[in-house]
Amino acid sequence: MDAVTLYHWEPNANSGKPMLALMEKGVPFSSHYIDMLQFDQHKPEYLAINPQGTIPAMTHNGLVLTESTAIMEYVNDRFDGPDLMPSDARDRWRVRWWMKFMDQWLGPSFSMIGWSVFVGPMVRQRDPAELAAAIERIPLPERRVAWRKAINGDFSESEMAESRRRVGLGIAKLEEELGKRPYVGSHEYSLADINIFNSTYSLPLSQPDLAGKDKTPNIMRWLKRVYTRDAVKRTWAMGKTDLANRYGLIMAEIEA
Ligand SMILES: N[C@@H](CCC(=O)N[C@@H](CS)C(=O)NCC(=O)O)C(=O)O
Repeated sequence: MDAVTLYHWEPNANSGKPMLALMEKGVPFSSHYIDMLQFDQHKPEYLAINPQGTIPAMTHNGLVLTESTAIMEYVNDRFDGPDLMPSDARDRWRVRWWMKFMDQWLGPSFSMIGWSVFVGPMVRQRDPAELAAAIERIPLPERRVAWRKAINGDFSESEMAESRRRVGLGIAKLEEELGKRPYVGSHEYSLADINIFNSTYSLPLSQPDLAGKDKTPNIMRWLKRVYTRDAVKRTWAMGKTDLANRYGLIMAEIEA
């Protein structure tokens, strides 16, 4: 009997990737919600699973897996259910191209903007001594820097400008790509859609100047296609914060 446990936060960015892959494949799993805003990911119980103190992580029959995109590939290869990688070599290349583009180049910029407008404001009113102690417990130095900047509102103007530039370019590129086929990597829904959707599902609300029904009709049609999948609805219902609660607002915007 397979035992799968997923340690995740909201269906958003990295956590949402294995959540959606497991749901699409129909793999039963124990969900272990890590409240990122309460720094659960740096507590000893979780560090025993993933010493880097980042989410998501998955265990499967004793094997510990980290890195959200690599976990999705494992889930797709290891379990029955619909294949989430296309069979054509060129399509597989395109799926992997887009996942690399998001994970390495575009995703960190979405993340910086999200941390400056959402994560920072959510935690910065807490007791400064408590926050300083929480930051001291973060194992990865680069995550310590990101938390400090988010809490103090210290992302520099030049790094924010670079993130905005990348987001603008990334949205334009995605709009162009989705003009060629119904899904990002091929004519079928794939891991590329799961990957990209987790960072772009709220674009009409978070980037109204860059995305919406007039500016990016291809992205809007794709968002609707993805949002109405059963696995997406069930995954988004697992969210506990306003991030996931925006489902209704976004659908209203897409259908308007
Ligand atoms: N490359 C890793 C990145 C994991 C990561 O940094 N996750 C973020 C959440 S999206 C995190 O754990 N942040 C918590 C923290 O920095 O304390 C992956 O794709 O799994």
